[in-house]
This record gives sequence, structure tokens and C-alpha cells, in this order.
Amino acid sequence: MKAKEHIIIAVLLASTLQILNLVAADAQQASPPLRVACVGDSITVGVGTEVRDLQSYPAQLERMLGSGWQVGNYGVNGATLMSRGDLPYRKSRAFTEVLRSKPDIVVINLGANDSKHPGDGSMDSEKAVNNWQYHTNFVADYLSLLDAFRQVNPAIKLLVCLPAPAYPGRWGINDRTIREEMLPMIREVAQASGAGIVDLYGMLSGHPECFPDTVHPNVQGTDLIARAVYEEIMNRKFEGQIPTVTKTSWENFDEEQFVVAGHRCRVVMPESYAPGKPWIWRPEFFGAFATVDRAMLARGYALAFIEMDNNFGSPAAMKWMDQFYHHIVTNYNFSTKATLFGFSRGGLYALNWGTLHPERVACIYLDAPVCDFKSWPAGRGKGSGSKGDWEKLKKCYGFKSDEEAVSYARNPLDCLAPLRQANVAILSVCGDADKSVPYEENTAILKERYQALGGDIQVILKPGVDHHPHSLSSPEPIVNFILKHTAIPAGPTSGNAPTPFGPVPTARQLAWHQQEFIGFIHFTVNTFTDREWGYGDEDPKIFNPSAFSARQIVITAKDAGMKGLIFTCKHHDGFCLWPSKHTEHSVRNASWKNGNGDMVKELSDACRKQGIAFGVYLSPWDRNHKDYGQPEYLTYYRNQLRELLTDYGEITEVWFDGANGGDGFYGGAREHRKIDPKTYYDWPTTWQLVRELQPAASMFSDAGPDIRWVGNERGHAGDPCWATLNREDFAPGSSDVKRLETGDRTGNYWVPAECDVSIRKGWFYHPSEDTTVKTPRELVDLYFASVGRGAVLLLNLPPDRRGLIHERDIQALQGFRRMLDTIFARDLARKAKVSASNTRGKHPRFAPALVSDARTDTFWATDDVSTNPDLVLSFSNPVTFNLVRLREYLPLGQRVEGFALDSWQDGGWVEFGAGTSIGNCRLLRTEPVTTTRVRLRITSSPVCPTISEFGLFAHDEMQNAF
Ligand code: FUL
Repeated sequence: MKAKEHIIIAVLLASTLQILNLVAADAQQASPPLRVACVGDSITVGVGTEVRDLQSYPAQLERMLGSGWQVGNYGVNGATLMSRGDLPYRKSRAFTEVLRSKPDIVVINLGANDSKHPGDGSMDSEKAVNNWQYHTNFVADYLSLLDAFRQVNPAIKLLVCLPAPAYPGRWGINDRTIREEMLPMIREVAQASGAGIVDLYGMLSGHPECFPDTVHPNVQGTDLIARAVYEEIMNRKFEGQIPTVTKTSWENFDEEQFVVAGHRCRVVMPESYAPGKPWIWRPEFFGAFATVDRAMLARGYALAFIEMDNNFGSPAAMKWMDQFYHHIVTNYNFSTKATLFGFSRGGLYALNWGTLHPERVACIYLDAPVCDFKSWPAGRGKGSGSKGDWEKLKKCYGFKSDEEAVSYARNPLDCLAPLRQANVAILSVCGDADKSVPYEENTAILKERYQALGGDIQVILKPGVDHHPHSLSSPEPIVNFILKHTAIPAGPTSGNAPTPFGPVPTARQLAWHQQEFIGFIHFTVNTFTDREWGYGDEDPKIFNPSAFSARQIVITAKDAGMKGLIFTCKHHDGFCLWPSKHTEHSVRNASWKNGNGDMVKELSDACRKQGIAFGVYLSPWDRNHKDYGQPEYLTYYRNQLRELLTDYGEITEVWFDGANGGDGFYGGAREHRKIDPKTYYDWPTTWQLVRELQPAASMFSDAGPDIRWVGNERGHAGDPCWATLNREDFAPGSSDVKRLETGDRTGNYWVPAECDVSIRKGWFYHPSEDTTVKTPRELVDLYFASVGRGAVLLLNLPPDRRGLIHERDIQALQGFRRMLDTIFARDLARKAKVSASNTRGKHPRFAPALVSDARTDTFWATDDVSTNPDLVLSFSNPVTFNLVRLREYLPLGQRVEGFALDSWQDGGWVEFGAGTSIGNCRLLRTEPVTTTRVRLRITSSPVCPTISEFGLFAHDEMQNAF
């Protein structure tokens, strides 16, 4: 905040708070920050936003208020204002903390949970909570709460919020009760106590778009709340009409403008998105020499921009870029990998940010880039430099002298290794006669160093060209470079795609779907004690695999076709397979490698080397830890998670097990500890940590948020198996397993199922279970019951006491792989002529033939009105098959609810199969069918279908191959 504004705010506040003699600017400079305490329920916590510590209303308020202020979030999920409510705020720890913090201002947003009563059927009777029965205490309870705040600071400013509306009420929250009964009571409280009112009810009425789950505001909603509170603190009236997102346009494309971290941002959206929602991020010079930007927009890429003029890729700019990236990935669901453009000084931003987060970068296109600020703006080489810019650069990097600046060791040219490690490809387009940013001092060195590291860099040198013009007269090579590295094949660029239906997968979920088959590795002290659940008192010394080989494990998995591995870094016994700084109960005290081993490191490195993904399992239940059951344990758990998500490269999946509480060692207490799985773990906070540290990682639990447990450990998905779920009805370790198997057709989140099952009887290796290894055919059946119903198969391979996958398991896996490869070796549909009763806009982009082009990013679609179309595969000679594979195009949601299959027999259609959900993949085994025509009929779909595959195969029983 500027000094002048600061003084004005201080003056306003001083008058409100009746604090005298605080207004002198000098005194204000030295005074401690003014403290605002935000007291409330889940809306204050930020439930409903993706990144709470940035997007909850208190976080936004703190940014608005700027320096000199401190805003504390004291929200408590589910809290009630009334002390006889089911979760009284006054009994929470947060309340004690607010009092202890002696705030200058308290903002109270409570009441929604007090409105709960079962009267109007908005909640099922099982969970019936009746808080409103105590409503006669509401005013008195509110006044006494305000009194408690006044007692710790008599000069306190109190602001009471009229709760936000509910669209309609859920979880028993009753909108009518709030509107008709509670609002007048809160007004009465304000009048009696002299508190100010923030009218969230009025401001947010008529804005259901701010409440995707009907109760919790999204980031637009929390932004409005923050503004209203801000204005009230400043004693100004806020009408709530300032839109957080301004809809504009750029070159006839829809554009949205908004503010992140105080910087103006813009996102230009393509007419329809390419699969995975790829995006171009220019950190400087939006719209200049934009030939490539236009070409990419036409191909379905979005353009994104945060204005950071004159910051030269400084460390501060990196922080704003981080916030912007979070905003884009979470609010727009764009790909977690950005394509960075670095024009001229933009090179500093693109390369610096890419180096910090190489796993978030698809590729980098540079154009006459600055790769070392000593060349420009310092002008220490043969270029002219720019004196003014050099001064600005020193200031924003915080350099005190020229010497300090030129000895800076973190120019992009000095830090290329992380980009290389993540295989980020770079293209640089330059003029060889650039007098401002000389080629020799920038791209030439970049090329030499990146190549020396083994990096992929391509340079297009324009003879005789100076710094301008940028780009190429024909942008083809640049466009192709981007297409190649974002894995989007060049294709038709127009045609109006159908509107997505219901919840759709995020980029991270799409990447997870594509894996289809992954592996679990269960390994810990149990392997040496012959148990399934360790008690937590095991001597770490017993962990001593005699011939552990991460390579053998990873290669076994990869050869079986697994696209990733999830490792039990810590199971319920609490023993950590990495040397955690937070406990002694780890490999550091094992006999293995004399305590010098780190198995998480070895396995994650091996996965990366073999090109498969790596995920972590960190058991929430810890039978070793003394604090298990107490709040302190949560800090321990999150510290461990932080280690795993920081020190081991990219993590694609984080697995939160539902098994919880019971007997254990617990630091010597040896007792039974019971926790409430719904409340103890405060999952939203942990989930947020994962989002911050590994935004591309999918999180698994009974309640998602990204992937759900399938409800059984047999490896079977339900039939149907919907990818959608009302995930608020679930909590890790507390769920309706039948519903997890099928999902909720009308679910409001995309939370697809993952089927975990072990290749043997147990999850850990036991010699006595060598005879229980599943046969190849059993494994194929599991594949059909999981992948074949749209889920991912997570198959456990337990290393034995040597630290190797046992020979019997390997044999079974090899047999399984051979069977699958044989089954899917030949898709008979590839040679069919394909026709359909309807093709969307008769456009080739949606042609029926796209169902058999062996690609999942193309699809057949029909006009919006055609919801029961059919599609026919015709063959010149009869074909015989007994397996059908169908796939929907997931980015547009799960659309089909019923389908049937017919074959042409003796001059008529005969139905030979039918089903309900399709989703990512539906495998249907049938009796052998011989025919010249096969028909797919969509029998039920609320909207036009989008089908990306219709394949015909012959499975093992027909081939007699096994
Ligand atoms: C369960 C655990 O209790 C088992 O030991 C195993 O880790 C399995 C994958 O999840 O809940």
C-alpha cells in the first residue's frame, strides 16, 4: 500500500476506534500492525475455494488491506453462534485464540449453521440437527459473544455479517429461516451493541453462480465478501456491484479480466478448448507480435497474462506468477503444464519461473530473449543496455550496488539443470543482428549450455534481423513446436463443440484417467514380522531387505503395463521408509544400509528413470506416534507430507487411507484410541497443502477430492460406475461403500473410482501366501471389472524380504500382460466404414469415423437435439468378435446413461449387449458375434453424446490362445 493511503486508512480507523494520538504518520510507521480477526464458519474457512490460504475471504481481505494490517482466519467448519447449537463457536479452540490475539477489529460471520432444522426436508432424518429450536437464545448469545470480545479490548471495532443466502439450503441450512427470522435478530444485535453490519445476504442474493454447491461461495463470492468487509472497515458503503471478473474481448475472442496479487490479469478463451485445456502464458508484452498467439487460440489454446511491468523476472515476480498459476489451474481448470512465452525481457520471467517449477511447464518458446541481465539491461557486453531499466531492475531484485547485481549467481543461464531434468524443450527465435539483446550473449550461450546438459533446444536464427520484429512471418515452425510438446495433434480448427455436461474432469484427473493401470507397493516392517498391520512398537532394526532393488520393482511394474507406482512411505505402524526429520521411527534407525538408506528416494528416482509416475501413501493412522488422536499429530502428519511432496520430485497421486484409530503403541501408551474420522483430520487443510506443493497431484480417499475409493478391496467397480459423486456426503474413513462403488449419477463433483486390490491375499508379503498369487486370467478379469467400467486399476505388488517382487508374482504379471496385449492387438473396427444417424453440424470434426481412429482426443458428436442417435460399423467381409470397447470424450463430461449393441443377422438387427455408464472406458464381453454390421444405439442420454471410441476385439476365450 502507498504511504499516503496508509495514513488515510489509519485516520479513518482511529476515529472509529476512538484511539487517540495514533494518527501522526511517523507514529503510524512504527506502530504494530492492526489486527483483524475473522470469526465464522466454513465460509470464513474458505470451503468452496480451491486454495484457501489465497482465496478465502480473510486471505483476500489481507491483500486488500495491504501492509500495516494482519488478518487472522479463525473460521471453524460447521460452527454455530448459539451455545446450545451442535458445534458452538465459543467452545472451539479458535475462539480462545481470537481472544488471545486481542484484535483491533472482529468480523463475525456466523448463523448459517444455527438455521439448521429438519422441518423442510432439506436434510435426511438420520442426520437431523435441530439448532434453530434454541432460537430464543440467539440474540442473547450473540450479545454475550460480542461482550467477550469487548472484554479483551474495550476499543474493539465489531462487525457482524448478515449471513450469505443458500441456494437452496443443504446440510439442513435453511435459507428461509435465515431470511425471515435470523436477519432481523442480527440487526437487533447490531443496534443494541453498536456493532457495524456487513450485509452479505443482500449483496449475494441473486448470485447463485457464486455458490456452486449452493452454500459455500467460490472465489468470486469470497472476493465480494472481502470487498464488503474491507469497505465496512474503511467505513465506506459497498454495494457489492463490482464484478470480480470483467468480461471483455480480445480480437473477437472472449476475455476475462481480474486481479491476482494486486496485478491485472487477463485470460483469452478459445472458441472451444483443445483436449486438456492447454494454455499460453506470456509474462510480458501481451498482444505484441501475436501471430503465434492467434494461431494457438484457433487451435483451442487459451492465452493468459498477468501484468508485472518492470519486474524483470525478479523473485517477487516469481511469487506473483505462482499465485497466478494457482488461480489459472484451479479456477479455469487449465492444464497443469503451461506453455511459456518469453519475448525479450520476458525471457527472464519464463526461464526463471520454469526453473523453479519445471514440472509445471509444457515447453518454452523464447523470442529474442534476455537470458542474463548482465547483457541487458546492464549492457555489460556488446549491447547498448538500458540505464533506466538497469536501475529499476536493481531495485526490484533488491541489489544495493552494481557489484552485487553483476555477481548475482541465479541468472537463467546459470540455472538450467532443473529444466533439463524435467525434459522441458526450448525453442528460441532470434535475429543474428540483435543490437539490444545480442544473440551471442543470450540464446547462443543458452543453446550451448542446455545442449551440454543434454537438453532439447532448437534455435531459429533470422539472418540480418535486429531485435524487432519478433516471431516469424509464417509462424508454422513455432506452432508445430508447441503442438508437439503439448501433445495436441494438429487438427481441424473450427466447428462448435457441445457444451460440457455436469461436472468435468480437471487436467490432473484427465492425466490420472489416462493411466488406467497402476501399481501399489506395500513394504514396511510388516514384511519382516509377517503381519498385515504393525502395532507401532516394531524395532526399526528389523527392516533389512537383503537385496532391495528399486529397479527390479519398477521394471516389473512397467513391463506389466503399469503407468505409475504408489508407495507406502508410511503404513499404520508409523515406520517411515524415508529419513524423516520428524521422527526416529524410520529407515534412519534400520539395519538396512546401516541407517543411510532412503527408499522413497530410490523408488521415485527409479520411476522417473523408467518414465512412469510416482505417488505416495502416507497412512493417516499412526500406531507408533505418541500424539495420535491429538491436534499435535496433525502438525506431525503435515510435516511429513511436506517432506514427501517437496523432496522427491513430481508426485502424481497422494493416497489417503481410510483405516483409522484403534489399538496401538502410541509412544508407549499401548492403548485404544478412537478418533472421529469426520472431524479429527481437518482434511481440507491437508488437501490444500497438497495443492500448494504439488498442484498436478490427484488426491485419493473415500471422499476424493480428486479420486474416490471404489468401496471394496476386491478390485471391482460397480455397474454402473459414474465418475461423479456428491463428495460432501463422504469423509475419509466414513462412507457408504455401496455408493462409492457406483458413484452418484447426479453428483456435483467429478470424483472417479480407483480400484485397489492385491495380487496376493494380503497387502504385505507373507511366504505362506505364495500360493495365493492371482492367475493371469484372474488378473484379466480384474482389469475388466475395473478399467472396463471406467475406473483405474491399482494392483498391489508386495516386495518380499529380499526387497524384490517375487518370481511367482512376476510370472503372473507376464501372463496377464501377454493376454491383454493379445486381446487388444487388433481392433476390428479400424477397417469398418462408419456411418451415423446424425453428425454434429455435419462437420468433419465430429465425424462418426473418429470412433475408430485409435485416438481418445477425437470424438463423434451429434447435434444438441439428437440424444438417441445410433452409429453403424459396416464391414465388407464378416467379422467375429466377443468384446466391445466404448469410450466417452471425458472433457465434456459423462453424458451417456444407456446404450445397446445390435448386430445384423439375416436381414435384421439383433441386440447382443447393453449397458449404462460408459465414461473413460467400458468393456463389454459378449458371446461370439459374426456379422457384417454392428450398431451402437444410445438409448438414454440427457444431452447429445460424445463418443471417442467404439472398438471390437476378440478376447482370450475366443482366441484359445492361453
Ligand atoms: C487399507 C489398509 O488398512 C491396508 O493395510 C492397505 O494399506 C489398504 C490399501 O488400505 O485400508
